[in-house]
Amino acid sequence: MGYKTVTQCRVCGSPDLHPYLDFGNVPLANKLVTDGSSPDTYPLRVLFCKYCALSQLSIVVDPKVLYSNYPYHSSVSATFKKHCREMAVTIKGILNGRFKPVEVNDPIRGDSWAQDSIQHPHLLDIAANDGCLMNEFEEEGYFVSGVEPSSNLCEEYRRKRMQRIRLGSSMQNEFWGRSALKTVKSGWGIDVVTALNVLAHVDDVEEFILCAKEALRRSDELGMMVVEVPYARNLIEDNQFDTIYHEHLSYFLFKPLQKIFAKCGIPIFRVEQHNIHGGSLRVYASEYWYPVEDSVTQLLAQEEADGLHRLEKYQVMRFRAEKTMADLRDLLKRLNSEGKIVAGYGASAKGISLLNYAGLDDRFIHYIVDETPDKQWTFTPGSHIPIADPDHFSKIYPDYILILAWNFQKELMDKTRWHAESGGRYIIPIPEVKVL
Ligand code: JHZ
Ligand code: ZN
Repeated sequence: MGYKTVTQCRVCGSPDLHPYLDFGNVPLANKLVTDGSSPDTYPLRVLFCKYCALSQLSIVVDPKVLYSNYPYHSSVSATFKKHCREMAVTIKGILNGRFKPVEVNDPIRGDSWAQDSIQHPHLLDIAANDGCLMNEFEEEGYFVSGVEPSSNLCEEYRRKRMQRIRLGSSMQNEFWGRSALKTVKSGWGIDVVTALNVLAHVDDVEEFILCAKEALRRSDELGMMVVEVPYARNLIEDNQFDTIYHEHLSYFLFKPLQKIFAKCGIPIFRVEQHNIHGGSLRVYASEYWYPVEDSVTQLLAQEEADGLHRLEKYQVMRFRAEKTMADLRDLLKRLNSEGKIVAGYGASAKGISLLNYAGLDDRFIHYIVDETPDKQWTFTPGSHIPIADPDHFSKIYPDYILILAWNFQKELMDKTRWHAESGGRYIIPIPEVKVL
């Protein structure tokens, strides 16, 4: 079977979970197909916990099936790289704000001097993917290490590291947990643990956070954990139903996030909202004395005031999603009957999910391009659309480009200016179907 059923909320333990969306049985979005076989399908249902407001899937697919070999490479997006770089600068600023000058004995000069800032904090990135974040942090002067369960991504990181002569950094090929922690603790002390776009993928979130907390160096009382998750507010308010797929076990509001970090004894002291991936929350947590900022209480109050902690807010989501899927189907059927060529840009997991949920296949979308070599020359699971490299645009010229990675709309449109300049049109599917 390869999955287990969820019987209680993974944040607060309540068994009182209410279903509000059901996509039926669908394939795993990132299991790209290389032959004509039909992929396995799994139920996809979302449940809401009335006590802590966590939305979560009704099943957990075996993580080894999902991640041992993973085609998604974070470094493909320049927008994401820039985002990671900004994060490196911000975190250094926070660490230095708390840093107490220390006397350093200099054996060469024979005297001692006061170090007044942290020049080279030590970073551990969990679910480091292809090392995108590690590389950006390294450029900012951090010492970096990572843990990543996908063997293909670790291999790629190691290959590129040799080319860049970054011999100080390392990436462990493991799921994050006690065993990976043991290795981390045997190395240098860690000042910052980052975990981007991974907490939503984790079943035992408590154990995940506790292990991260233990990885932090204790001696200087500076260590912090910085986590990013797609924000469930955007899922609800911006109709991002295509971000619901088997990898995303949880859809976090700030309320459940704050609850689980507090339970683990590493409270959140700052929360920020970022535009990345359609809208994300970034939280900073530490067991040491970082004053809790107003952003924490303000965001909690705002969620409450906006009704995000109540089930009623979620029950209408289905109707809006169905309308978007119907609009997309109608548009693509019309274009098909007019003989137009439609190509997708970005074989994102969400794009693949959208096509499956809307029942759209290779009759309506001729091909999808993606710059990720691991995705090229495969087919989307279920809808069976070929994935090619961007050169394909010049081989089969599209009348319409469907932006399947709508979170990177600007980057993808900038890369295909020739299309707009020659009268080509774009389709943006989310939050509502738009033709530009
Ligand atoms: P993208 C990912 O989901 C993965 P996906 C993951 N499941 C997660 O949690 C969320 O993000 C938050 C390609 N592309 O990022 C690369 C180009 O070819 O929207 C990707 O295949 N050229 C862990 O898969 C895809 O598009 C480009 O210039 O839904 C984008 O996928 C750019 C910008 C992207 O995420
Ligand atoms: Zn709960």
